[in-house]
Amino acid sequence: MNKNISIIGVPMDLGQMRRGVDMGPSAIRYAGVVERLENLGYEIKDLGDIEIGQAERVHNNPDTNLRNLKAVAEAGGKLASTVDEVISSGDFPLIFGGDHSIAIGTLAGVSKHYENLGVIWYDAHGDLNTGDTSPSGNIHGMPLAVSLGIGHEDLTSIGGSAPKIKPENIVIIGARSLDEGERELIKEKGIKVYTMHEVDRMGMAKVMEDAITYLKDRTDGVHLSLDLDGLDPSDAPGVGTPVLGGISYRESHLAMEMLEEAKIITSAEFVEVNPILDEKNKTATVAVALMGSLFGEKLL
Ligand code: EXY
Ligand code: MN
Ligand code: MN
Ligand code: MN
Repeated sequence: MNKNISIIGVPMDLGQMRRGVDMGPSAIRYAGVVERLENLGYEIKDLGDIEIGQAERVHNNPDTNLRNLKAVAEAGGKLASTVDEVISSGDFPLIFGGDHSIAIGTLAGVSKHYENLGVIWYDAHGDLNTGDTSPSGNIHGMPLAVSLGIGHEDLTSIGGSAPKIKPENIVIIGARSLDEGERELIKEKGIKVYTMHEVDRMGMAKVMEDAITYLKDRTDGVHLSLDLDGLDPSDAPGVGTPVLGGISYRESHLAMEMLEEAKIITSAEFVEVNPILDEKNKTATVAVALMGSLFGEKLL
């Protein structure tokens, strides 16, 4: 694993309507991420936070069904170039959200450096909606579709017009709340999904073994997009769209430990930490503990 990590905070809450997730980056820093990774021998550069523009916070944009499109797209462009520069400098980009709409910018920046970027989407949701299929108009439910080149042009054109990733290079883990349009897209594109049914039936070790083997053969880098709502709300309560019956804290550590052993992760983001909805910064603390495992912390 690259021993040089550059941290980027993205205090974004415009991809959804719950206040508080813009404080996710501070909560994660407050939970001691820099010391934790320095103790593992990493050199950490904290690049601070991407500036988020003012937004009208409209309740809905009648013609696009995309809330706060302009401000979300602007932030995505800034994040894409910052991530691009981090990778060009030779560092590992570690991004803290903010809601999951930030992944549009992350993937736009990371994908410039890979022919076949793999993506592990660790999430209760598919985030595969468009303005036409979204039940909410919240852009945090759309970033994976956007990165496939599907959705509003102001978003799919961030960091260049071509699709950033390919359907066959995606693995979704933890899904348990998929809208009709997302199910159709998954079937149409043949996207690999381990829902909670597979996690329960196969066990996390087998899911990760299969996912790692699947991605190792076909990608030249793998981005981990970890949405804290992928975990069960009892372990990660501070998220804006909690869904019961999620991945446990220990299963998540196992997943991170197996990714570290496989040495396939080349960039990562941890999103949807909302300290306002949390209990004593528990969810940010969980996120930092999982980063410890992702970067090589051992129990013995
Ligand atoms: N699928 C629902 C929607 O599109 O509104 C809920 C999306 C939640 C998205 C969070 C970030 O994972
Ligand atoms: Mn350095
Ligand atoms: Mn998500
Ligand atoms: Mn989610």
